[in-house]
Amino acid sequence: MASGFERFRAAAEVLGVQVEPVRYPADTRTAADAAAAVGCEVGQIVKSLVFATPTRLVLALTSGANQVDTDRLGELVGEEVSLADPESVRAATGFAIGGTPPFGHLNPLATWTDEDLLAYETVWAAAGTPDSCFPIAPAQLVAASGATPADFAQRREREHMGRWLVDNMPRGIDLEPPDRNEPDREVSFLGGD
Ligand code: 5CA
Repeated sequence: MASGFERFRAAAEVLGVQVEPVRYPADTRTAADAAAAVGCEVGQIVKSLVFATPTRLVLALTSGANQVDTDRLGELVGEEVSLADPESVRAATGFAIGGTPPFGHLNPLATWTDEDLLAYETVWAAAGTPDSCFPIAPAQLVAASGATPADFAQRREREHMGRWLVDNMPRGIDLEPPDRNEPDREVSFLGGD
């Protein structure tokens, strides 16, 4: 059987997407590996992550700088999601984990893409093997994968802001406005006349 590299190239051609995959002497299995091999920011690496719901598999194209917030992704998908097992990924896409490309799969999956990827001029995704990547403009990535751009990344800032609010909420403040019609209470002094 042709290598993942050749199969991805052929699949991209069938889809009419022009790609120029590059093979690297070093591993590009993880986003950090890929960024080091390509010489780009880790955020520019497209992680093609397959998730399983109780009824189907879906794809989340995620910036290498981000982790998926599975609650948020689940809301978008409309079902609970969890990372798919390696056998399911291979069966659905035709590619192994670490080399799974963002499109050109055996069975096209419903796909969402991390909005953070759209901020870059060029992003890099796996080209079918754990030692290859190809560059693509985010708009082309969205078109080729039929992805819906969305915000499903875990946000450190969001977590920090949540913590900050909890830590800094005013406590013990009477939020009821004073009743201005109430006559001033008389102050009496013990022991007075
Ligand atoms: N070639 C790189 C950069 S393009 C790449 O494919 N990165 S990746 O993020 O899309 O693929 C690696 C990811 O596969 C890991 O982030 C992890 O989420 C997932 N993964 C690794 N091992 C397993 C496993 N046993 N089961 C399910 N998912 C796994």
